[in-house]
Amino acid sequence: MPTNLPPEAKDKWAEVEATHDPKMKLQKYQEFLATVPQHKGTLKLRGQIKKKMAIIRKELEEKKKKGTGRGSGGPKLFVEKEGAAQIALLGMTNVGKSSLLAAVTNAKVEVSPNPYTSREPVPSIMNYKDIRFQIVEAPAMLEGSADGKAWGMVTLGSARNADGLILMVDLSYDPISQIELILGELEKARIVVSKPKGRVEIDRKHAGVALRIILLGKLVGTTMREVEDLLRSYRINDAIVKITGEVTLDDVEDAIFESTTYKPALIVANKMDLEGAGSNLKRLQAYVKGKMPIVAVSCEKRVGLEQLGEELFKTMDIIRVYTKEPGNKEPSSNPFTLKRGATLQDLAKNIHGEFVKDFSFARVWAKRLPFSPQKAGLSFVLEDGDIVEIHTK
Ligand SMILES: Nc1nc2c(ncn2[C@@H]2O[C@H](COP(=O)(O)OP(=O)(O)O)[C@@H](O)[C@H]2O)c(=O)[nH]1
Ligand SMILES: [Mg+2]
Repeated sequence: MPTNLPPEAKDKWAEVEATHDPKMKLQKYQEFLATVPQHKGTLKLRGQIKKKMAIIRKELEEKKKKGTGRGSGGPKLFVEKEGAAQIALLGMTNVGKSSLLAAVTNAKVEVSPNPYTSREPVPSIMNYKDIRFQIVEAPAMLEGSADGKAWGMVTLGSARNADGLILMVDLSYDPISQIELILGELEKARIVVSKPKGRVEIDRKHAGVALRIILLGKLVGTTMREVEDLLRSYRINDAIVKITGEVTLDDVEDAIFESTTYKPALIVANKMDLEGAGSNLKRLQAYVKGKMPIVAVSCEKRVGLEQLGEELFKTMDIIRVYTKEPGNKEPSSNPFTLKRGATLQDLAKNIHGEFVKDFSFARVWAKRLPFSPQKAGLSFVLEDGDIVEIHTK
């Protein structure tokens, strides 16, 4: 449903975007809300803005409690990203989240039979082949988390901040109710785990560059003209907007407010060693119907855990690219990890912001090529295992 915001609301939104100080931002959000008409089409938007405000308020509150500002050691709401992908580990209390970290990562964690021991995100690193995944244990999910109950803000914030999710359930009792609860809370926080038909990425880090819309997919029920008009009506005049898959005008507006976000997810079904776990696993499989991978494990007995790396790798849809210095025989053993579909341009950007400018050509070694190395330009699409030698001007 369209929001049909009046021009003054769109102006206010531009002011929100331009503000970075948390207190000022809070005020700008408030002013923005005051300009948003109260009808059904704006319901979702208003809810979303209120949630964003609640997060800022909570951050300000925590800072005040702990005295000084950042880095004062107060409860963390977010974890700095590290490794190839950040994965939020979500589940109800006592399902074995900390046990999983203890079993597959470098984290020193507290495993406890008492409920609700972890109240802030706990980061850790899991190595799989030559990839490092960062796993972040979020505080336990419970009914009402998405409405901010208990430490729900931290739990959903961890999920939103991550690149992907592990949904963990305990097979000693009904796993379907657990998955339904988790998915329900995620949905309330506008986080979805099924791949949307299309995607709109608005990259605003290009101040000074004219608005560029790159249409790699298909517009449904709208035109480039309408998309551009909508973006401009929100004062988005200097951004790169990438459209992939099938996208409607509503999807574009959704992206402007960063409201709905998709996170690839897999399920870890724990406590396979306990009574009834086998039949509960079957019920879970029947319920999920192959829409998400399920990794059945026992953290305690250390069973099934070796599958987790490969499943994460597949779910996150990442590729490894090995760079090589011209003149060197061997590529680096430390790969760059990129999203599937990434091009040489993405790789160059990843290596160094300036690299794209200086890029002349690359030589690529890959099994799928009729001959290697092949000379390639910035638009060359990379795949897992490619070896790349970049030549600069
Ligand atoms: N039987 C069994 N118990 C487990 C397993 N994994 C964890 N537990 C127990 O479940 C309880 C909660 O574990 P914990 O990792 O703290 O759960 P969290 O609250 O999700 O972080 C602890 O008593 C663990 O020993 C498992 O695979 N099998
Ligand atoms: Mg825990």
